[in-house]
Amino acid sequence: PGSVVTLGETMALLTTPTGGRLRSGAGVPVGIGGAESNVAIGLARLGVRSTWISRVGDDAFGALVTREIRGEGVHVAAHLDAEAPTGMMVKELRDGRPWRVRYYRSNSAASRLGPDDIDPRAISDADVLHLTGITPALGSEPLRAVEYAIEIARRSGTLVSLDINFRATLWSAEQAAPVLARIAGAADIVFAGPEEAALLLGWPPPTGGSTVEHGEELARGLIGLGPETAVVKLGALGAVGVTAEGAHYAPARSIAVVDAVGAGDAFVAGYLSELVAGASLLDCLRMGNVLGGAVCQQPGDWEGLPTRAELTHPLPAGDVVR
Ligand code: KDG
Repeated sequence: PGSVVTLGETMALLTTPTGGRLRSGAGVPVGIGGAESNVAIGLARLGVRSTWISRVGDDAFGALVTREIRGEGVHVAAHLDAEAPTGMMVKELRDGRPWRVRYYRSNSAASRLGPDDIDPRAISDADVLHLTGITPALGSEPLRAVEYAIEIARRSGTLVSLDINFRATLWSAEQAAPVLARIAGAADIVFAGPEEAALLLGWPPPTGGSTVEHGEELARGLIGLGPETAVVKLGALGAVGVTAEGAHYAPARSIAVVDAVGAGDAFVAGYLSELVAGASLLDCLRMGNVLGGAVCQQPGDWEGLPTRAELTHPLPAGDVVR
């Protein structure tokens, strides 16, 4: 059935409840969030074997993060760091929707993630290695970890998947573009939003929403960097995938968006779940859209990821607000 290994930082995620304000001392539920573990959880819920490699602090948040991810059926390979804390992220809601996200992650345990944290067998045994552009933004050691992981994957015939996930709060566009373009060149599949694709290509950022045609143009541009497949995620419009053989477009179902954070990760989980099952590019895109939509219909970055059983009974579309 295939397996996926991923590596990256997962943080304790504090979400201010609707109506409450953090500055006034509102009580906050503590969950977890991290792009790569979101993908790993999405895959595990669909019955795909997934492994998450990381580093967490030897603290309560580290215990929460590892227990939660393990509890979702993901194999956790996370070293405990006695000298650095688990990172934290605060998500403030307004009217029940995400309004502002703030990181408290500099010098976190996962910012010290390095090649030594990686068991090469975890990568060589997997069908797909999934990476994101967040990890290289965390520091020079995490960047080395990403490069080392790619090297092992290359040697063992493991497919390399990269979601650009540019985070402007972690590094500048000028810093990120050359690094991410280089990693994209070493990957087999690259996922990007229109702005991210434009950033890598040095093209002007899209103004307003991107069209399907523009998405295809951007995906073709990304192919030029080296990957065999490029997927441009178009949100409510769906996604475009391009290979040397041609372009495919899969439209998304209209749904009411409650919380779009994590939709990109869900899309990747859906896509990869079909990829490891040997599905066509179009079917991979379709499943990506299904998962991306499902996660938007529930609050939380990953909580709305469906199981196989839930896939056959999707939530009704609801009142379409987008
Ligand atoms: O893609 C969703 C992520 O943004 C979130 O879960 C946290 O990994 C995260 C990050 O670094 O932004």
